[in-house]
Amino acid sequence: GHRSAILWFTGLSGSGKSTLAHAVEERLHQLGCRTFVLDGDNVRQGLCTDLGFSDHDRRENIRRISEVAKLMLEAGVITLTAFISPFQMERLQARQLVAENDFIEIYCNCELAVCERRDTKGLYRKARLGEIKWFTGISSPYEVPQHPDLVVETGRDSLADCVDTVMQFLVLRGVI
Ligand code: GGZ
Repeated sequence: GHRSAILWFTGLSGSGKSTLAHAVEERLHQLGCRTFVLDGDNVRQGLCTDLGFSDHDRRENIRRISEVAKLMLEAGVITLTAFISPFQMERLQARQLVAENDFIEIYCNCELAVCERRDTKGLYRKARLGEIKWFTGISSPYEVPQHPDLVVETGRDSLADCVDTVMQFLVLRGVI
């Protein structure tokens, strides 16, 4: 059996949050855990389709995701969220919606230069050209977590190593 929990991945665009969340989910499935990944692909096109990337809209995006994650926690699911979630305040509010032990903030640490070099979707280039305004790390802030539960070096370590780091932490915290 397993506890339910919220694994809150935060980091820059291109830092590997969503890739890591899905890879961790796969490992959890192998252990028979019930899981769900919330990310831009399934949230920004539905629940948050009315929101853009102003500070106000990002705060509302994260607020809604926090509430959904709380519901999924109550349903007994290990919920993995993969959003930039750039502001300390909203990450704290997400944590405070649930029991302290049920919320695990995972900082995907990847230098801006590395994210920008990867530029998998060509968004950094557009941001530098001014074609996208308010782009995180370029023209919109990212507040680095001061006290995350776990830091994963997604800019340095392999995906497999990052998955192992998360899995070991889940054992340590008694989730699995
Ligand atoms: C940041 C943006 C922007 C702007 C579009 N700033 O790398 P991606 O493409 O797949 O992930 C980014 C995603 C960020 O959405 P989130 O919901 O995670 O952001 S937040 O938590 O701040 O609400 C990026 C894409 O959307 N994208 N415009 N201006 N990322």
